[in-house]
Amino acid sequence: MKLIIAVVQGEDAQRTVAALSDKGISSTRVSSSGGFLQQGNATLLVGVDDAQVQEALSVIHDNCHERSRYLTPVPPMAEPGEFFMAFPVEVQVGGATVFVVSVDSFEKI
Ligand code: 2BA
Repeated sequence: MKLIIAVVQGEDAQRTVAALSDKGISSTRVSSSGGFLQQGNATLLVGVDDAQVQEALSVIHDNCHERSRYLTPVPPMAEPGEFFMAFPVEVQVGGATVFVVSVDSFEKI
């Protein structure tokens, strides 16, 4: 068995969870936020048999899309009389950041 940990954008999470469910694949959505942008995203925990890993990854691939986000740099400490204009920086995010890890044991108690 494998645990798929997929960090996805909030906009894609609902559709991805529904598409996994349509294939009979259970998942858990956890609210999270990225360390770089400090913006909200979603982390999906998906436990699957080894034979279903590719199917689950295909669903994630098909439902998670790349988007542009904008990061506005924090202005440095300005000296009196200095002027700092903060321009947003464009960052490409997604589709999804996916980890597949082996599960030692799985129980429902
Ligand atoms: P964030 O950490 O908010 O990163 C958002 C996007 O900013 C990243 O998109 C990447 O394009 C860019 N970025 C991240 N760190 C950067 C840096 N040090 N310098 C320049 N640009 C940087 P993605 O790579 O698609 O990542 C989307 C989200 O997936 C991340 O949000 C984070 O929540 C998660 N993630 C990505 N790589 C990860 C990793 N190795 N471990 C754990 N989570 C990860």
